[in-house]
Amino acid sequence: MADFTLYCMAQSGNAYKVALMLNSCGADWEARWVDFFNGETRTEDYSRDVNVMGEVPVLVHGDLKLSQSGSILTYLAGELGQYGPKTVEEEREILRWILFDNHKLTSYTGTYRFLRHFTKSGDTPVTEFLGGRMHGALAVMNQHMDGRDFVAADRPTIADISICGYLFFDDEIGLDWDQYPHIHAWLQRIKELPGWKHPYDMMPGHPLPE
Ligand SMILES: N[C@@H](CCC(=O)N[C@@H](CS)C(=O)NCC(=O)O)C(=O)O
Repeated sequence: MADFTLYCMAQSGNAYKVALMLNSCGADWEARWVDFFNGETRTEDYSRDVNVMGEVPVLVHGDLKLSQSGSILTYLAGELGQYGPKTVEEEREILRWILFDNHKLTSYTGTYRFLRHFTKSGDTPVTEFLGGRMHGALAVMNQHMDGRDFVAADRPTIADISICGYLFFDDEIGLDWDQYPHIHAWLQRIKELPGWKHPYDMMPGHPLPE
């Protein structure tokens, strides 16, 4: 049995954040595929035995069962000694960007992609709202990355790993990187991290059955 077990599926950008961290740190981990598209996260068993929040990712490490990607990344940075803060100022800056990601970027981007790409909703007032919020957050990120190599320090940290979670699904989201050149350049740097793979090559469950 591996040191870490990650409840995940290939389509999850939130699970990807944890998978990328584990892979990039060279951790001994295995995936436990979650049948998200058939409702596994909404079952009584899942909420009782895995995560009361009914979400992926969940990381099992020994007796610990952790959820919320930001909390898991913080835990892993401490455990694995990589991608964490070196000072209290960096710690605050990393937390600031992880909170921004969870609230303003990933939440809207993930839901926008889910509706348009997976449920084939087409353009609706809901997707228009979500897309507007997503583009607002991307504009903030693009401005922040102008003149910087990484998000929260002079090196990659868990803030970068969190924020990039959905951005390698750019084709499914319909992103045009000409609009966000500084994000695009930063993503090329993320791709150079050790152990980087696209989410579909990192976790099980892709492609979905027809
Ligand atoms: N803030 C959470 C978000 C997790 C999340 O939304 N996960 C999705 C999959 S990407 C999920 O399991 N959703 C189940 C649901 O909302 O019913 C995190 O960062 O871990």
